Amino acid sequence: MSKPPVRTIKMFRYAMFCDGIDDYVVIEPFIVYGWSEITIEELIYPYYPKANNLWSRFSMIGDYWTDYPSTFHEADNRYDYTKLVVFWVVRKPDGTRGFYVYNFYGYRNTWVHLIRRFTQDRKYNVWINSESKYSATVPSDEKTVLEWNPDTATYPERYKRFVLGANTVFSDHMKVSYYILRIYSRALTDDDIRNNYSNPYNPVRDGLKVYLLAHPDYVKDIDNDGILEWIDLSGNNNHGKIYNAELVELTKSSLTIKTPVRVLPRVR
Ligand SMILES: [Ca+2]
Ligand SMILES: [Ca+2]
Repeated sequence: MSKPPVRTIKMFRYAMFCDGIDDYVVIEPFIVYGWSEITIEELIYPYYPKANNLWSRFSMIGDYWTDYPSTFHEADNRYDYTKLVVFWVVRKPDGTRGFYVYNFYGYRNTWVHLIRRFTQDRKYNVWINSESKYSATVPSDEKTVLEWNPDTATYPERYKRFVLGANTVFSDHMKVSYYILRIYSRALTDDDIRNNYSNPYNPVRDGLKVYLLAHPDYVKDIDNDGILEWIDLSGNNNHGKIYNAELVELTKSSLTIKTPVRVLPRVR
């Protein structure tokens, strides 16, 4: 049998590793309320399955449990381990919770470039490795995390932080490595997304609000409070505070990771 075609994702030496037990990184205060658009770009390695918790939720802002508007990734660690889902959660006019979800289970245990994008004409998109995989139009009467005022939220702090490796109440930890996190206050164009994917060190800058890149130069205690910061390269001081997570040097064998061009299993 011939081997499946492969393509090589540009590789890198370091990653911010969250162990799925008690590690996380938090950007706080950080508020997306009032933005008309958003793009959340990540280059991550989700380890899966893991079973320490019933659920893992990570790369999150908002309150999924009480007010609802939020976005995060969720691994369902119960039963048969088939879900690793990008969530965009809204509050419907009748006060119930609504979901826009995409299952990227096929991209567990590999590096994956993941984009959540919401435009001012309310198009929501998920991109994986520079390809659009999911899109939906969110009705204007459904409240998104961009439209939920922290000051009137039930738990304001959940709308004032972005949490890596755990949820916005610092539980449901996920075993995951981060290489890049970038958050923009605008919808990147398709070309912008392709550029950032192909040129990870030369991202488009317009609207860039958070830019974390895993490298020893960018991890230091800049405010002398005894807690390391993951330095924000966007210039907006949206540094991540590092709780237990650690910058790790990737082994030589992982310097080149080959991923099949087609990695998603056929879902029946
Ligand atoms: Ca730990
Ligand atoms: Ca510090």
